[in-house]
Amino acid sequence: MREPGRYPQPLERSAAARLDEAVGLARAIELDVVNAGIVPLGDIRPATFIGTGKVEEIAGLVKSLEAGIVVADCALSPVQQRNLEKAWNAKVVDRTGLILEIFGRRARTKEGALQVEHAHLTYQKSRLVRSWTHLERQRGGFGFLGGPGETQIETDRRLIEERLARIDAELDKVKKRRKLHRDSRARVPYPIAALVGYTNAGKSTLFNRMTRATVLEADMLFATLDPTLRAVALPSGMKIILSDTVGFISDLPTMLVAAFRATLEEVIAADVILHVRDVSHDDTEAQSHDVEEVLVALGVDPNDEQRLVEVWNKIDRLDADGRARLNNLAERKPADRRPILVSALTGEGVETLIEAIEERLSAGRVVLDLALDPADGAGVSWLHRHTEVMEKSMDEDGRLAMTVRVEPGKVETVKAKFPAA
Ligand SMILES: Nc1nc2c(ncn2[C@@H]2O[C@H](COP(=O)(O)OP(=O)(O)OP(=O)(O)O)[C@@H](O)[C@H]2O)c(=O)[nH]1
Ligand SMILES: [Mg+2]
Repeated sequence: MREPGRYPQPLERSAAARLDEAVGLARAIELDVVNAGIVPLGDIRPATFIGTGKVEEIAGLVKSLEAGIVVADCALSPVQQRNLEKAWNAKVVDRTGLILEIFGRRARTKEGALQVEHAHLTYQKSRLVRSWTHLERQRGGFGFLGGPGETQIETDRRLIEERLARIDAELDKVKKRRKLHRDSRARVPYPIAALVGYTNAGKSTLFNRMTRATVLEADMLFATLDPTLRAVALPSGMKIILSDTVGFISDLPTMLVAAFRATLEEVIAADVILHVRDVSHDDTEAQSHDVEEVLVALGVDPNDEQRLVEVWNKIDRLDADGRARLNNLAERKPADRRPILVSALTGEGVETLIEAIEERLSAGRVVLDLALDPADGAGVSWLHRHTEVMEKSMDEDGRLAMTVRVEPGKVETVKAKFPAA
């Protein structure tokens, strides 16, 4: 079920697709889903969100199926959640609660875990504020509420704030350490290509296909949380760092996007961003829109064709007509924003994708032919650290000829340090 108008969405999804996704989310934390259904919404009831008849009907279901948890794919107020828990005698989780739970389980690094806890507490705090104003309003009206309730909430808030401050301090430390790592990596002159996309789009499968590395990949939403990085050599010899990232999802609570901003720094800093889309999915357009919104929230312009490449994945699942239609669509786009059709599963199109990445990355890079004294070991090693060495050979004059490729910003430094061949 879904509160209409709560999340502005230009591309509406079908209720059935929403339900599928919610079931997938519940399965992602190993819940055994015994029943799933769509509840048509009339007016939102402040006390229970859905109408009394539905509340009773679900109470019967919960009892007969002996369900312990009811997941509501909407945003419930704390009061609604409490009332429904009482009516159903089961734990009630809303969409944000469920996503936070998934993120909590998937966090594999200390930083990831801290960020999730931070988001969770911020979520709780916002709900305390809300129920507090709610109480105040009631007290103003009737004068019989308040007192102990308010004190309890104040205490809860203080405890949450203290814990948040400790997490902030710890996150700061972790971040400083990571910055050191990144600075040492920044000295490796490899460009970064980051995979982003809706959850389950096939990012990790594609990442594996491209790196032959093994990262957790499974038919499970949010199988990847912390970014995974691999250095790979492209066929031309160009080395890049490929980064797999957490999947995005619609209605991703804004506080979660903020919490993962640090983790997603790889994306923000990437030279090329591969937006992986499951084009076999009915909601592919809506999903793509959600991903673009998150990118904007991260400060990445989704229309920057210099950096963004759309990867249309899972084409193996389309029939001949579907493929022809997509091929047509792709070909009608201007060359610099033409999507690449692939199947991460079969490997089809992956070579073309790699070529496209290579092309993007070498555009703007400058090739220099240099001549060094063969005894200049320090010079050679400097070039290996700061440039991409394409060729090295001895020329007829007994000098060491090196062909290197550098970013435009480094051309002058290299030219000043080494004579041209
Ligand atoms: N048929 C088909 N299935 C694919 C393809 N690529 C990925 N899949 C399947 O889609 C499911 C999700 O793939 P993942 O690679 O885990 O997706 P992801 O984007 O990394 O998902 P999260 O990390 O959860 O955000 C898995 O069952 C994959 O086997 C493809 O090209 N074709
Ligand atoms: Mg993944």
